[in-house]
Amino acid sequence: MIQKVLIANRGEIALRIVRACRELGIKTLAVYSEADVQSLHVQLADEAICIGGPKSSDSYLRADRIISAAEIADVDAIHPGYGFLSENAKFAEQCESCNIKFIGPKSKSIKMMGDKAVAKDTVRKAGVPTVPGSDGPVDSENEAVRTARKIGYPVIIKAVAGGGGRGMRIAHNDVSFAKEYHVARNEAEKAFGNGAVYIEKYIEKPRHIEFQILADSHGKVIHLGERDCSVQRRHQKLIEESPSPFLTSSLRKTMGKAAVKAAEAASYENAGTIEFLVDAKGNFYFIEMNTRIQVEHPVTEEVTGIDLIKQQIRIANGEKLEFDQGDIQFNRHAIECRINAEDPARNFIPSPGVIDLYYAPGGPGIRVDSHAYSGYAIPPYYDSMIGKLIAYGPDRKTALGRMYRALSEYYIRGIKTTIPLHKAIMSDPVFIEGKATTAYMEEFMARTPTDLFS
Ligand code: MV4
Repeated sequence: MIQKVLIANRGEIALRIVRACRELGIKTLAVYSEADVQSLHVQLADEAICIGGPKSSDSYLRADRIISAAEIADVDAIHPGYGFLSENAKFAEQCESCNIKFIGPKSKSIKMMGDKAVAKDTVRKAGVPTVPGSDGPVDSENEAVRTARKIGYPVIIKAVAGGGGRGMRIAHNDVSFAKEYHVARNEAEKAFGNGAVYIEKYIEKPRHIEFQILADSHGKVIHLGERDCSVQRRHQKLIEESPSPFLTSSLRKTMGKAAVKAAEAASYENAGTIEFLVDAKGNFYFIEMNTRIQVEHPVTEEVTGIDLIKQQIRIANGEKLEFDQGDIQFNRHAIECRINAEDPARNFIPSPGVIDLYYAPGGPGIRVDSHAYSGYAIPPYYDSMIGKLIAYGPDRKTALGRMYRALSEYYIRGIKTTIPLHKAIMSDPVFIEGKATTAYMEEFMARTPTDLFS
C-alpha cells in the first residue's frame, strides 16, 4: 500500500498532487530547487527536500537526486506530474528496480509510445486509423522522396523521437522536400540524439482532439471522453474544452472505442491520452499517445466528476477500476484557460517577477489550479504557466459565460499575463461558434489589434 509519495515536480501540478494525497490520507514529500524555496508545494507538503540549483537540469531532471531523496524519506511511490521526468522510460525503470512505485505506466509502455513510429504501427495493427504515410522510418533521401510522391504533397516529416510538434517539417513539392528532409533529420539528431524520421500526408487545418484513458493493472481500459485542444500557439495549448463542439455523438463513440483499442494495443496501465487529428470531413487519425497526466486533466475531471490523480494512485496501488465504461457520465461542459506569465501583446515574451497582488475568481462553476499568491516571485527558470482557470456548467454557453466572468474577476498585479487575451478569445464569434481549428490562434492574432488584449 502506498503510504507516502514523493512529488517529482513543481508549480500547480505539485500542489494538485499534494491535494489528492491529502484526501487519500497519504503523506507527501516535496522535492524542490533553490529557486522554489518559497513555492506553495514546499509549504503544503508534509516534508520537503532541496535537490539542487535553480536550473531544471540541476534539480527536477536529476533522477539520481530524486531517487536518493525517495530512499532517505522512505517513500513508497513517486508521482512525476507532467514534463520533466514524466515520460522518461529510464527514470520509470530506475524507480521500478529500486522498488519504488512509479505512478504512471510501465517503463515498457513509455518506451514504446515514445517512439512515434512504433506507436503508430502498433495502434494501426490494432485497427485504429492512422494518417497515410511511410511504413515506419525512412532511411534514405531516395526512399523518402519516393514515399512523399506516393502519399501526395503536402507531406509532413516527423521525428520518430519527437512529439508535441517538435522537429516537424512540412513540404509541398520534391524540391522543398529534399531540403526539409535533411533539416528534419539534422534537427532530430541534435534535439533527441536520434535522426530517424517518418512521413505522413499533411492534414490542413485539423482539429486536435484527444481522449482521456484510464487503465488498471487487471486489464480494464475505459475512456473519459475527449478534450478539444485546437486553440494552441507554437504547439503550446492555450485553451482546452470538453466536449468538443465539433464532434457528433456518433463520431465521439467511434473515436472513444478507437482510443480504448489503442491503449489496449500498448498493454497500457494508468492514466494516458490518445491524440487524434480530425479533418473538416470528420475523418480522424491517431497521431500519438501521451503517457502522463496532462496539464488539461481538470477539464475531464469537471465533466465526469472523477479525480484523475486519485485514480492514478489507486491504479499504481494495484486496485481495480471501480467503474465500467457504461458508468461514466458526461453531463457537463468544461473549459480551461492557461494563465501564463507572458505578454500576449509582445509576442508572448515571458514576464517573470513578483506578483505583488493576487486575487483568484470563484463562485459557481469555477475552479482555479494555481500555485500563485500575493508576494510570490515567479522564477525565470521554468515554463511560464502560473495557473489554470477552469469553468464548467450544464452546457457550453454557461461554461463560456462563467469563464468570461471569472477572467474579469481574476486580478494578478505586477506581471503581464494571458488573461486579457483569453477575454478577447471568449468574445470572438469564431471561437464562440465552436469553429476553431489548429490554425485558429495564428488567424486570430493576424486579425486582432494587440490593444484588444494588452
Ligand atoms: C500533423 C498535422 C497535420 N498533418 N500531422 C502537432 C503536434 C503533434 N502532436 C502533431 N502535430 C501535427 N501533426 C499530420 N499528418 C498537424 C499537426 C499540428 C500542427 C502542425 C503545424 C503547426 C501547428 C499545428 C498545430 C496542431 C497540430
